[in-house]
Amino acid sequence: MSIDKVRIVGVPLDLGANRRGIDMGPDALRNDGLLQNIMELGIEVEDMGNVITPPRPIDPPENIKLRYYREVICACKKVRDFVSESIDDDFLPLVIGGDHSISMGTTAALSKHYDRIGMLWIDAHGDFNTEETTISGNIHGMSFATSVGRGTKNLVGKMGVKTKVVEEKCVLIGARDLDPLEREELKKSKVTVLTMRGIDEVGMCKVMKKALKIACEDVDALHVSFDLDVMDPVYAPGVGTPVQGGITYREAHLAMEMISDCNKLSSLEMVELNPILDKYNITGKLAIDLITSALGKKIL
Ligand code: 4U7
Ligand code: MN
Ligand code: MN
Ligand code: MN
Repeated sequence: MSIDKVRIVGVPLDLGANRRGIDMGPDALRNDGLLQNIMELGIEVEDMGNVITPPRPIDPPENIKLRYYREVICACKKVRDFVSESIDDDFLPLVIGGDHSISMGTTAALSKHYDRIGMLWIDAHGDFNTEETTISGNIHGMSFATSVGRGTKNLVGKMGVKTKVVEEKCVLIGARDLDPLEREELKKSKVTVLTMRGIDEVGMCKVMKKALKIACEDVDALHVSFDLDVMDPVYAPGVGTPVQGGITYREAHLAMEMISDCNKLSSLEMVELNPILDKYNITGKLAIDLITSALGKKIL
């Protein structure tokens, strides 16, 4: 199944994170030539524009363990609807963020269309906190857990769809910054965690082979959620929460090239670009290169 139609859904949301700037990510990617680069692959591309996100409330968040959850849920419902419409119209949804909480909307839409979803969560962090374990209260640190149905009723089920993301078909790749309780929850879970140490030891090729075997076999859709902070800050300074010791430019490309080769990709998210911190737009340009690799761009 080669990808021939892609629809872009922009989500200028930063209420799930604690830093301003990631709300400008989608437009920065457009300015850096996202559409042209996809078109050059011979893919039909449509841009649905940005979903309308609620303004940042003046009052401090009412629930500090779940900051701005009403607003985040409201934005995610719009993501769900845009993504769902894209799938109905036979387009591969490309969701550009925005903070990582937007995955709750994307995975809800996928769950309306598919029965067994595998997922690659490529991230320096686990995003496996819940309202009970979180230290920060920021919802972008809970979106993986929520997408597999973990957490309190304040988030889980709020998209009105039972998740079809199968926990044992999920792989976290590139992790190097887990909170203590989050770490315990991940260890107890059925998620396969392939940490930076694993990548150092055996290399990205072996890591991706293992990840794709888990997430692509015996599923009817593969969702890839790419948080740009998985990159080493040398290659991607313009992210919400940079963490030292990340993957290189080539490791990230190899991962995307292997994802493309597996012919199972159903949807792609590229999140947490912070244009304010993005010197010379290098992170934005990297994000576009990675997207085109995942969509089938070949060196030869
Ligand atoms: B991102 C954190 F405490 N774990 O929960 C939290 F370190 O989407 C970070 O991966 C979450 O960028 C990072 O706030 C969320 C923190
Ligand atoms: Mn992250
Ligand atoms: Mn993340
Ligand atoms: Mn981040």
